[in-house]
Amino acid sequence: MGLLSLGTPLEWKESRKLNQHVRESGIEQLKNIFKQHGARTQDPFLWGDEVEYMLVDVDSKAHTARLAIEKDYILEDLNDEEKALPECIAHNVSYHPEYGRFMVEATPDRPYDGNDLGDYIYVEENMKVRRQLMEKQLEDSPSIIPLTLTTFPRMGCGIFTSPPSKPNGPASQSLFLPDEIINRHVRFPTLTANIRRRKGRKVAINLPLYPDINTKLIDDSIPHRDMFDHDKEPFLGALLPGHVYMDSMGFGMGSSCLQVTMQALDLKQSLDLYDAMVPITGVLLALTAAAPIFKGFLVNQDVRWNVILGAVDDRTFYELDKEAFEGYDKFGGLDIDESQKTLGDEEGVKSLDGQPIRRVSKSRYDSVDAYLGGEKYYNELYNDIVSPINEKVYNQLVEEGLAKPLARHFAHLFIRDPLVIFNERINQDNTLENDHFENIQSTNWQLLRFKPPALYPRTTEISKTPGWRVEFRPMEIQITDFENAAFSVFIALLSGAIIKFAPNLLIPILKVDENMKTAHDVDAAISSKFWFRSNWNVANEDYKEYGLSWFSKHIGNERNGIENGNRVILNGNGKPSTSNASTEFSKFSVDEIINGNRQFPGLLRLVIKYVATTIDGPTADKQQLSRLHRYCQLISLRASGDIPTAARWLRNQVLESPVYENDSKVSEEINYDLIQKVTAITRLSDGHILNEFFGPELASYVAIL
Ligand code: GSH
Repeated sequence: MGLLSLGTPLEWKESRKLNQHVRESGIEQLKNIFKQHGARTQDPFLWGDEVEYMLVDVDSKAHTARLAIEKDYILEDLNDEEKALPECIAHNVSYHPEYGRFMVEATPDRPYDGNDLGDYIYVEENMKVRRQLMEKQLEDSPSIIPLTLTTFPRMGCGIFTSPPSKPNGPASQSLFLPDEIINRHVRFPTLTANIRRRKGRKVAINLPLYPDINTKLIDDSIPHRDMFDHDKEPFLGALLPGHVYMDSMGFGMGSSCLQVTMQALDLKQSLDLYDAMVPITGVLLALTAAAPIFKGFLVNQDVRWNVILGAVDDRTFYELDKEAFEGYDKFGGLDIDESQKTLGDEEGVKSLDGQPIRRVSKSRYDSVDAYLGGEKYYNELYNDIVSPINEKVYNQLVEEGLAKPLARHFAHLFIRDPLVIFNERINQDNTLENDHFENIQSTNWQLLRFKPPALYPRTTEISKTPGWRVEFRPMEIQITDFENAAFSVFIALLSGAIIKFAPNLLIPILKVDENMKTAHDVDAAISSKFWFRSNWNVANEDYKEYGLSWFSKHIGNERNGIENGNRVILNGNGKPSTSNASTEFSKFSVDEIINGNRQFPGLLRLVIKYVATTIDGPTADKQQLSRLHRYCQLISLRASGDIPTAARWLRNQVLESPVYENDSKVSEEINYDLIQKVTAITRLSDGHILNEFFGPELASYVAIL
């Protein structure tokens, strides 16, 4: 989350009149971006990570753990020049607002150098300092701990905030979440309310309950309330039987993730990188799975993705091609003349500003709709899903000289309405500002975000400003800095490796979408199979020596016990493939995709070869290599199932709790114990729990870091 505009946000009925103005100006701004930056090249390989934290208030007397919603002033202090900002800058860290009032996002202040091994190793230190500086701001409230949990287990369940608050806020109208959990900045309650107003009803998210022996397959937490217009919706069809029902943006955007952004050499390279990263998104979501509990229930899935997808889904009944609830308008809050409402699909329903209203297959937060058409791997047959585009935008961009797949990408983003327009920012200089473009761009939350540079005044030295970037967004946040550093470093190195070795990883988008569904499965990382390319167009032979054992050779005297007994190393490249070698795409386990099989080397070997041949390699500092080795080991062991994903570990804590009643419910007591254990893992303070979480070898390594 970047800078926030200040000003007066418009309520939906006012803002919708400006939708077309924002889109038209946004496209002018985008065209100017291409004019200003289209030809820039030789940008350095820089990258950065974003970590989202939750502030949790742990009361060891009352045995409760709740989300702290009145400590958000620390964010202001951390950005205040008179207060903590100079120290933050000195430590190269930067703090940003996120959707939840209990959330803080932190990033490095300046990006890392992707060609410097030292910078990869420094990431974890930087992440540690981020926690420390936050904790320093919270010195007066020692019960409050910044944790990196993907979801707060009891969010939306009775009293779950500190101080207590009740769900009766007008912005979300949620039956479960108070508006006090929403960031105070007006953008966020306005986003929440405008999604509801556009949709014409509240969002509805239904997750399958985890079926245990005493589980009543019914969400019994839904109150019969009569306060707001939308209170009856669960009983009108919004609630699915056998599911946990959630009705507000906060259930999704109150989740935390780990994002990594890479800067490419130039526009051309950024398109190749984007395309090549698309197929690995589902695999990395499964591998980082960390969300088995929602609204106090164990659910029958492991990740947050479809929850956020539903939580910001502003599509109307019509756009979703669904029957409207009784008494509801299928066009929701769209600005449509009454006479249009009776038109059939063929006749083309239009809003007052001429925008066609149609079926829209994906939410604003969803997978990607298409490849961008990079030169190296693109094949138009892989863009095999029908996704609507804004024709006018498409034609304008093609006329401007953009290649068709790229024009199509932006034209798809521009089917969306802007959700928050600030009164003071309606008229912009389209040659100098890009807020209208960013308004549409930043409320299209896809698996990857293709990030063009910003517009700058002519006097700016363009080469020093951020260039063409790709943001990798699927990963769930991990509990420790060690894991978050490992996954961030892995993605950045993998990007470097992909650019250098050019493996062909592309699969059709339909299969990418199927992988995203699969990634939700319980234990998908070890039990499910993912579509992947059978032939990566690289010779296995060339990667043979770059298994984990490459590190042992170059680290020298470090103890390598784990590798001797590690089946990944023994089998690795030689492992028979589980798929039929003759087909272009097949389904593989995460283990194969990461650790390799006889058909392809696995993503880890690409990374290790990249380190060995590009960044310092064998001459690198042994301690640094040793740390990198452990990052790779963590990823390898998670993929092979030798150690649990965060989701599996969290699920087990509930299932094995002495007070769990086999009813899928996560009581306040279970939640408290869980948060205590998560805190112990975060602080690397309990050897027994660390053993369980990381396995003995990695546990002893991380504990002495
Ligand atoms: N926490 C989210 C996740 O788990 O995937 C990702 C963060 C996110 O998308 N945040 C929203 C946003 O608009 C906040 S409403 N961020 C700004 C941006 O993505 O540019």
